[in-house]
Amino acid sequence: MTLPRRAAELFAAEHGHAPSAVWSAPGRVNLIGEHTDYNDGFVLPMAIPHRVAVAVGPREDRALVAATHGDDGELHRAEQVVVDDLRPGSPTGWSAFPAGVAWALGEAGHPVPGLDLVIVGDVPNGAGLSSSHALQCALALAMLDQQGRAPGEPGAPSLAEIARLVQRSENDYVGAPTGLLDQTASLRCVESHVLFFDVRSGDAEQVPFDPRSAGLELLVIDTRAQHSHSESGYGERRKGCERAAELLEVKALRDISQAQLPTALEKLPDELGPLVEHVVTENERVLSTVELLRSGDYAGIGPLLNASHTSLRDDYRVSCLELDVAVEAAVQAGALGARMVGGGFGGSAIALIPTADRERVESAVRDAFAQRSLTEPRVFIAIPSAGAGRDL
Ligand code: GAF
Repeated sequence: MTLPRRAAELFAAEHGHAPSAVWSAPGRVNLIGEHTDYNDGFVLPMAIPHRVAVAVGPREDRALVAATHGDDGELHRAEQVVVDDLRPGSPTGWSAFPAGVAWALGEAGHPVPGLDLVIVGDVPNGAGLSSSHALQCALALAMLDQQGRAPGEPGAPSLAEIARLVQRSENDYVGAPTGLLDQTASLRCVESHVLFFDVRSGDAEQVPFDPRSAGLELLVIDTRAQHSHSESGYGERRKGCERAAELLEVKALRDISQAQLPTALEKLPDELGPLVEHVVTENERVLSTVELLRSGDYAGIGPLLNASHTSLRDDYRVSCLELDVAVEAAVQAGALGARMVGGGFGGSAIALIPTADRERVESAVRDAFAQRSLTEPRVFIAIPSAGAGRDL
């Protein structure tokens, strides 16, 4: 059964009537452009087939009653909240997601009524594939739907505005200082394309992405590692970038070009230089990747993926043993390029591989993990899939 159908059936079982709508939103992988989004830079994500579906229906009272279908087959109910009483900081845990999205919508002039929400998803949690943003984007769309303000309806916010609202929920309610990459990917990606997104200007271009036409595939390796310092590490990197921009007297690191890099590095303390070097070179790598994709040169992006990983590992220092093992094993077994994706400190890596080498690369990665007694990774092919939308 499809996810939206399952969400609708669980909703009916829980509430005794059918939902009025089901919306879903996908997870993502970012082809390249990591830790550039909060520096006003460039990113190049695609949506993956894994999604979160939210069945929604109105309530008579002002409560937000959310439940999610867990891996154990049970429905887990969120802490019940009243939409008029939402304040950042409470509730915590996963209950903060529906509460935070409703709060951010209210703050932006889209007050959410009392709602029943039933959530079903298959984006692996904690895998760096943006399951929490898929959830929040699907929630935002379901909640707007109940106000008659779904995308395309009069008075509805644009997808770009919804992405900012979801970012506000995440930053100010849930308390994670993330950028705009994941929400934008989940809401604005389309099938068979990567999204070339300029965070500063908001410009977005759908760039065709069909590695199969070149006999290639994009493999996702979920290392299943999640290190405890991931949140603090992310926040520290972000603060470091902001401090460097201040010292360089620019609005954001986006304003430093590759040509200005040597002079910029001379002005910075040792601990900030490598962060700036990563962001400046990563932005360049996104632009080069887009050029190669426009000319259909898929194999040409392999070295850029490798350079991105090296930069994230050695300069930005957000990789970890599991990600490095995955990348190294994939490249040694024939991948044209590989790199970690997302915030880092665990999660997933991607590898661009010849279709014919898929089995060899997959077993090389599994063997490398087994040799080091690491948990067996989960591996799948990333098919550039549709962004968020209404299913039922
Ligand atoms: C996480 C964040 F949520 C994104 O905003 C982005 O910064 C990414 O890490 C790194 O590119 O996914």
